Amino acid sequence: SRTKMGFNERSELLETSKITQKIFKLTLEKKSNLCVAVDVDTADKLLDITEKVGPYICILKTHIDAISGVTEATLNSLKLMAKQYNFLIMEDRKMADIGNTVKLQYNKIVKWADLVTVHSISGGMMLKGLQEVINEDKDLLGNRGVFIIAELSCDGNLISQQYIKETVKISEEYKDIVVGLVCQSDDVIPSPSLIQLTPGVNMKNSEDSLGQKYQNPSDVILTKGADIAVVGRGIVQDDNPAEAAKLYKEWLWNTYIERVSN
Ligand code: 5BU
Repeated sequence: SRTKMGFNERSELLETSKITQKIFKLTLEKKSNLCVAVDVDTADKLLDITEKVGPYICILKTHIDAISGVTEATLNSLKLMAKQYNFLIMEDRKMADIGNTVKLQYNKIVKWADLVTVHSISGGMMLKGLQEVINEDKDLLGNRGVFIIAELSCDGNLISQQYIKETVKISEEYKDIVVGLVCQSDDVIPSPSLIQLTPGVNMKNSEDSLGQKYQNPSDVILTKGADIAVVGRGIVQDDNPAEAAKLYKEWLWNTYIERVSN
């Protein structure tokens, strides 16, 4: 099964896309399957936290529209740090509009973010729009990817089993750009060539006051089947974000090693 296979083996599968290979390779190089969600409110904090957690992460996840004072220079600094510390940048934009609109939105994001998230609500044509943007530029081909949201971590969300099934189908139709699915259980992703990204991870809390549900790093990797785990406040709001990132990174990676070695 997917969860028993190592990232190395999965990256070498014929149907694994170039950008997905790049992610697998990066996790193995850094021994990190930690994605940090830098949910802060100013550009200064964004760069400050990124500098601190950069050495420990495979992906940095942003909600750039929630951050004040972000300029071209901010995005350039972010890209420089991504190079320096060897991580990818993912804008968690959760695009959800018709193909044409999504294309317009993605034209801006594609310049600085390696990865982007989308809802599958509008169907396959939205993915086609993204594909067109990527295909327009030779330098982008193989260097940009999409995570599709199949499940949400919060209480009371409206996603049904049927929606999940249809989402998986779409992900298989656009394998050259879809790197994986954002989901909460190990039985959603059918193919080892796709990556399971799972948010809702915290060592200390089991929920927040607005419906977010948390699991600890062991549960999320062993029980829920996450390949890469997303941690936000557990690291960003810690007194020492670098130390917290290191702790999460080690716990998550050791659990992944445990999962694939027995
Ligand atoms: P937290 O502080 O660890 O709760 O942050 C979780 C992050 O993951 C935050 O940026 C959310 O927008 C994101 N997220 C999520 O929490 N749950 C989901 O199902 C999806 C994204 Br999709």
